[in-house]
Amino acid sequence: MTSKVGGVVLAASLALAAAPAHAAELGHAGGFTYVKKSKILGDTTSGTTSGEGVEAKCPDGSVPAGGGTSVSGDPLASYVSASAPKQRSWFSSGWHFDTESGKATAWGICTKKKSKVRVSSESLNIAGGVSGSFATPCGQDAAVSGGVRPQVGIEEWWLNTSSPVDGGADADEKPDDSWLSITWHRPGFFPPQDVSFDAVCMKDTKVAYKVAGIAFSTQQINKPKVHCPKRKNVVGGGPSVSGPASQSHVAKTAPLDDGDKNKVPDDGWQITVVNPSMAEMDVVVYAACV
Ligand SMILES: [Ca+2]
Ligand SMILES: [Ca+2]
Repeated sequence: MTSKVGGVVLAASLALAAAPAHAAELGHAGGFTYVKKSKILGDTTSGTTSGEGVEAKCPDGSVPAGGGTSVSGDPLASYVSASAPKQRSWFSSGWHFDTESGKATAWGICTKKKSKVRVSSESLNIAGGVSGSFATPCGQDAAVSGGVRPQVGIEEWWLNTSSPVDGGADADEKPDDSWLSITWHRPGFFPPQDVSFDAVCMKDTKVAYKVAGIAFSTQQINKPKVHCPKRKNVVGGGPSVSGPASQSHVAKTAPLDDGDKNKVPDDGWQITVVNPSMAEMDVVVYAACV
């Protein structure tokens, strides 16, 4: 649906109320089923904005272990605002402005081993013009995925960081302890709103974390990607970006199909991070692989 800015709250609540159908299956790898689902974002060349929530629902008997979100079209005008687990789906939202019609896509990475995964959540109340940041802990389990899900509004928000971090009581330096998400609540949307900061935690599993990126980037559009080790499959990933959350936004954080014969996005993670001011910043992409 296309709406002027004043219609944002209504548009968001309608999108959230829609019951999800099953997502399209992209294929299986390493015990995971990769799915995706897209929704059309309207033509906004007349100066409007258009945002949608979309859920990639896992096949019967499975739950999301990870997932991602992308918005098609010019990254400078495309924003990811939610990317997080929601019951049996991966929930995504995205919006764009002053651009031709495009789509918002939710990617889900589903497992039948329901007892291996759990979602850890914390809710923060975030006013307009303020960023929200929280590292949701996984305790003894490994943080393999996560993100944010604002309770209200699609076009009020953009995602800045969604990545695994080290920093628990463990002695290692693996980023397996928490999932850090940072979101920006745009000024002009004053009332504080609740945002769920989620981590997907995996039990008794050896996770390989891979990282790649661009240090001191002054590019407007940054598209780093990272590959999983051979014979491992990606279960989660996302961007870690330096600097204020108001300064840069994410247009894509999604699993990657690259370098093998199947068509399944099981090989790594890719991001698109936009830095309109071209201020110097580090743009890093993580992948969690099992
Ligand atoms: Ca650690
Ligand atoms: Ca592949």
